[in-house]
Amino acid sequence: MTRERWRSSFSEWYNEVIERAQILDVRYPVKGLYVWFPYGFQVRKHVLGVIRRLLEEKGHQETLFPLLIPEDEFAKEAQHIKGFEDEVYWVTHGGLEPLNVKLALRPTSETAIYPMFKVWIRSHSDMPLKIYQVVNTFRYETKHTRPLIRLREITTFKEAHTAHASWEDAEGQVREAVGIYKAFFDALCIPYTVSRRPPWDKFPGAEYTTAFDTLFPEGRTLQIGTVHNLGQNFARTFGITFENLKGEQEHVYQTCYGISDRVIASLLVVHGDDKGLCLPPVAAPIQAVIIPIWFKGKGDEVNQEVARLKDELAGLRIHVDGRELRPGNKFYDWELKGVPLRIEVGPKDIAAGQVTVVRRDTGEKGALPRAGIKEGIERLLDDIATSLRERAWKEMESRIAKCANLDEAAPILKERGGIVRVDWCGDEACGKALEERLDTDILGTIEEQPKGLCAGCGHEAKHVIQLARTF
Ligand code: P5A
Ligand code: ZN
Repeated sequence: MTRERWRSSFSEWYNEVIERAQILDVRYPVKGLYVWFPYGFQVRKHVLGVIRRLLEEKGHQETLFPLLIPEDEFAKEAQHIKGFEDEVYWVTHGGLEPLNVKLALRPTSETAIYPMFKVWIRSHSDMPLKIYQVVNTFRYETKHTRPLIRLREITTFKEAHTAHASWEDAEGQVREAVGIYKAFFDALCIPYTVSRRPPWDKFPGAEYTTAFDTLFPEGRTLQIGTVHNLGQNFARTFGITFENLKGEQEHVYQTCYGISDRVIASLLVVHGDDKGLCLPPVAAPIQAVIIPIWFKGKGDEVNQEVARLKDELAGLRIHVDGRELRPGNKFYDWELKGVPLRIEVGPKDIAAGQVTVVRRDTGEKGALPRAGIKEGIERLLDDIATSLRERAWKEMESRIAKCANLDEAAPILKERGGIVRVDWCGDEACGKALEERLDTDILGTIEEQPKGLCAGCGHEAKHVIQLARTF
């Protein structure tokens, strides 16, 4: 497999592949809004299936809140409104009539959900309360918009919101959420780093923010999920209280965490190559495509065998490509679309009691015995997932560098990008100066002890931070 264009001309590769592989149509006439093709929508459905299962296993219940948020609720939390005010779309009219109270298109749903938490929560026995929804949200992004990566309509916003009776319980929930997202990204074979955002870049209204980032081949990172400990900040603003065990009214402790279409972007980019997509089996609309290889006079025999094979593979997502095209053209199509496994069935395979299999990830061609074929295919799909995961992790880890000082860090970030780790004092002015000098962003601090002095100012270091150019 080659990854030349994938590595060197990311934007070109990305725009071409999402269109040609029929993930998104980018021709919708509003900036930052895109249309899901049916094939892309299937990928989205399988990705959501994974996160839904993980959340529900841990007791989250799915709900649905309105898209519109009245201005007075939206403006209640001072930090929150400050963080979002220049990104909000407003509905000001109903027909020709101006509305008494303007309505915000949710950029996220804290201010839609928490007024309801106030009426739902009465006592400690109402908690933990753990809900989630999958909705579209709107953010008037001013930075360069890009399909799935920086959207003005985020079409796949999975947000979870929880309430607890103590700070410790909320802390436990943050750990659970981080665990859920790790399992989610592992299932999708997407490598990640976890770091705590610097205080000046936390989610507006949060105590602190933990972020997941992945690395793209051209050297920049993408934030693909965040977990926020909200403490009692929103509870105070929205008056969400409960009667604690001592019989007193106390404000609840909250967390929220979210992911978006960016997860799907990562799935496409991290595993792709010059031939197009390479989808991990868990997210692939078609896990294996069967291509009948017709030879003169043997068409019926091949078709019957293909039909039997498809029956035996029931439970897997299988597609038979019976189009009147040359096999080579079909191979090319399914490679572009990222189907993890190709099965070829011709007279020679039938005679030998086997099928021919070709892996999308490595291009490796082999044969599987016809007897016990389902187990054989399942094992191969598992192998593909494992090697995609390992390859992606290796690739990311090979581009994380620990640097002793800025002279070491600067050329790395400039020439090949990736993630650089340095010791840091924790001071805001120093952090911002660091970002400026290296022309990068701080992703956050990681759970590792610093060994030297601050790479920015030379004072005592308190943290190790990660820096990268970001999307
Ligand atoms: C957590 C869920 C929140 O909004 N409220 C509910 C919290 N956090 S966040 O960090 O602001 O957003 C969550 C994740 O959404 C992705 N994201 C985007 N994806 C595509 N286009 C955008 N314009 C966009 N903005 C944010 C990020 O992955 C972020 O981590
Ligand atoms: Zn410093």
